[in-house]
Amino acid sequence: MKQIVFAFLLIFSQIQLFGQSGYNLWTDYKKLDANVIATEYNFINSILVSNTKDDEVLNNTKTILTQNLSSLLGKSIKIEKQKKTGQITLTINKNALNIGNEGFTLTSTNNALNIEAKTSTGLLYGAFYLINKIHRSEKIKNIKVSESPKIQNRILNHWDNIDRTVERGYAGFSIFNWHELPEYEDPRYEDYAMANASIGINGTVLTNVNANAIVLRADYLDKTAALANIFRKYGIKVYLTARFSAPIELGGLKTADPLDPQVRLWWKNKIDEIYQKIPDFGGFLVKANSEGQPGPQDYKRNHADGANMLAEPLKKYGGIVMWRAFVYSHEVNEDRFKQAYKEFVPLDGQFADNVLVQVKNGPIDFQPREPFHPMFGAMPKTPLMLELQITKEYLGQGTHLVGLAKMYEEILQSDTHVKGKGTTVAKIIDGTAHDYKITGIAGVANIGTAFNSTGNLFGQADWYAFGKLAWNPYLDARNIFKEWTAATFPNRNKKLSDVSNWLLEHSHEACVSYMTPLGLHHIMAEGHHFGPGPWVDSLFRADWTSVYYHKANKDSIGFDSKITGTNALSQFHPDVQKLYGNLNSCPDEYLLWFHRVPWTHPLKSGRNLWEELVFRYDQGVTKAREMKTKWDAVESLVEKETFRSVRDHLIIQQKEAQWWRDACLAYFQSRSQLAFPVGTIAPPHEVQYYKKLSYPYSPGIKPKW
Ligand code: BDP
Repeated sequence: MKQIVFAFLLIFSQIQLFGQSGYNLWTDYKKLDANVIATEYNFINSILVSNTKDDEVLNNTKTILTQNLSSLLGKSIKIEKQKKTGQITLTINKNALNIGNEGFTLTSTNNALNIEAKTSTGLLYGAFYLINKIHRSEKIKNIKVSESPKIQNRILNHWDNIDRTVERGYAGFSIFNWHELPEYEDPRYEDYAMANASIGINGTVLTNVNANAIVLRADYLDKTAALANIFRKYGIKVYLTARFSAPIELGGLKTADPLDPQVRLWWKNKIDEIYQKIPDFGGFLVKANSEGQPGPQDYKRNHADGANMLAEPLKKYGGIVMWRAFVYSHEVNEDRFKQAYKEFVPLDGQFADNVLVQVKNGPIDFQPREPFHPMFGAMPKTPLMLELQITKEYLGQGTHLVGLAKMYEEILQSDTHVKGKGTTVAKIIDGTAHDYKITGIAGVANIGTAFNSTGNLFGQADWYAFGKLAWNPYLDARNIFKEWTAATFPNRNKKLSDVSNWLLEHSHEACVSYMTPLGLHHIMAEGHHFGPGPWVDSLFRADWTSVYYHKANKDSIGFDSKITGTNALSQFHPDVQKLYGNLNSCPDEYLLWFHRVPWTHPLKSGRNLWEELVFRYDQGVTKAREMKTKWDAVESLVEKETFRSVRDHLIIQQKEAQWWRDACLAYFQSRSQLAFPVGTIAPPHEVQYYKKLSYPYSPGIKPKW
């Protein structure tokens, strides 16, 4: 008898655990606790669709609502034709006030709930809003919510190649199986679309920015069309990357000069062909004249010439061009920080009105921490999109847990000052600062064939955060973490939730501390970018190396971006220049981005620079250890496999935090020649030892350029 009771208790406790495999991401809409249902959701009996013409999105919305509410509430919720009590009413009202085209209003009483929108896509988002709220066991009675996305184009960028390798992807292969499309439609496509729609993402670029012209070939367009057909009912448009030299490679032309009439005709015909197959095709993302990619400069034309050539034929279909500002080339003899601004800002006003210029968050390249890109605020007549990286190329790749929402928030809240204090990057990209008619944000996806899509479970939180901030760039990272935690560990155990939120909240700062504290940047290993490499020197060109960026010698360390150095600082608004340009006012976080600082210079903490560097690296390692300890304490609350996988990744993270700390400090000490501060521990080996530890390989394949 005792054994039976024990077995029962065991089964019962397992049910209370976080029991999902991770496949369903934050949309694992399983039945809620009976008490929760009884107090808040019992009134829901059916759905009424009032006064509304059916379309693909609406039909899908009905399915999403009935299926998931039935599952969450443990009873059958059907569509009814007659008005009854306990209904969720969906209404399309083209004249609805105070909402945008994709927005919705949700109003409820004690026993009825109404979702109103201008379009079926608005209803889709309203439906997900409701389902997600219920899934997180939040209050839905007597509420009134009005929501519209603040950014129009909320787009994932897949750096996926058609052979299914993923550039800088650490979660397996590409989920898009080009070989089997269009005939075989993997059910995962639909699951992917649903996850995206549930957080408001409305576009996806299917292919790598280092583009292959083949995706524009007729048979590949059929494959893209098959995906578009699946994604459409989730309000998601597909986009492709356009290889600038496609007219030569596919069309057999002698040139890809954007002003050549034959080239223009080739693109026009290609675009017509695309829209015949995919009437709502979103448009192109283009990487041109960067890292060996072809582009208009090959023909002495500029970026606007290239972008406008594509924009013109796209326009009549409502398509857009997202032209990347990540221009980085060894042929151009310009400091890398300054290159994009110099090439693009003079072209302000010359781009067609369906072109957006897509700018990475910082001036170098997705470093653990960068100041905002000086182009934000500098192109009032050209809509600028923000490009964030969700995949963790420079942040420990698939192994480290780093809650990126904190980093995204920091960037979005950075003050460009261009229209006075408070002109944040968020205000630039949502169009309010310069009245952009078209707005966008892109996130480089971290999604692959891994069972849970992101490999490291907590990578799901970064995808989630991107979607939420794309919808509303003013959200607080902490609230996003809380939402994700509640949706991912729906047993609502306080201890587990606190740990999950703590990990997400503190991990970015920890990672910056053990990798690149005090504004150090670009000190990673060469090529695959995994692990430390502050010693990397003299490759093709100085500014591809670590040594160029930190310039550590016996006296000082750091990069002088002031007038006495590269003068990159001059690209910012004068108020920002004042803040960053003064050694005393420059926040410690960005110090070595802008200043060369003597090792003995005293900092705000009372420690000198060398002592502070050691302190920060140590702090990073301590935090990484604390992360593991915190997670260990929730073992009994998490399903075994999930627990183990997160724990093992934290073990790697802790080990690698130590590796970063020891390798960087051994190296910097070999420059400064200063003794380790009392109470700190010198790395156990000479720098030569750490040099040899460099990884020969990392999973996110190296680009071919
Ligand atoms: C860098 C990556 C490289 C990408 C490039 C880009 O190392 O693989 O192709 O950015 O954004 O971060 O185009």
